[in-house]
Amino acid sequence: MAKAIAASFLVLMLALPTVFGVDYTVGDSSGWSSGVDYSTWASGKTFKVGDNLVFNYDSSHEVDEIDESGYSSCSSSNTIKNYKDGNSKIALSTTGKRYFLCPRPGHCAGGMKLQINVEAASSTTPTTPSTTPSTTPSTPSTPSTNTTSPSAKPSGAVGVSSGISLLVAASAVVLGFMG
Ligand SMILES: [Cu+2]
Repeated sequence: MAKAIAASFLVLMLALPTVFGVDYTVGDSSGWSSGVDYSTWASGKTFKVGDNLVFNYDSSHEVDEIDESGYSSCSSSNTIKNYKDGNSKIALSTTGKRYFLCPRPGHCAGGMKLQINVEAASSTTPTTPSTTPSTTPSTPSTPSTNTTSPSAKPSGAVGVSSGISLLVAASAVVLGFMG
């Protein structure tokens, strides 16, 4: 029975990363500030429904979500929503483009603008939240020290469908222990 409980925990730990979205800290350690190229930051990232954007900034900045024309012209006259609490978590709940800028004078023109595309969460394409080095899970890129578990460690990159497969397989194991 103890083994079954342990297996259940294992299932939870494997399945959890596939259930919750990824929090993307805009600009990473630089946060939301002047002098950061946010198109570079966004490039190579795949944003999915269920993920969140986290804007960290001091009182010299704000965040406006705006539409495409506002993004193009650095205008916040049609602001969808304004944030100025310094730590703004914005849920990506629908697919499509999202546009953000800093409404303080000159900041958007200076580069404080971000556009992203949000994709459907059901895609099985592995996401690369920033640490996953490879798109070929069958060949882990750092096999040198970890010889006891050759399969790729689950991370946020595990696809939903493979997560479900793991769940089904592990459930069978649990049933085996209990039966
Ligand atoms: Cu600013």
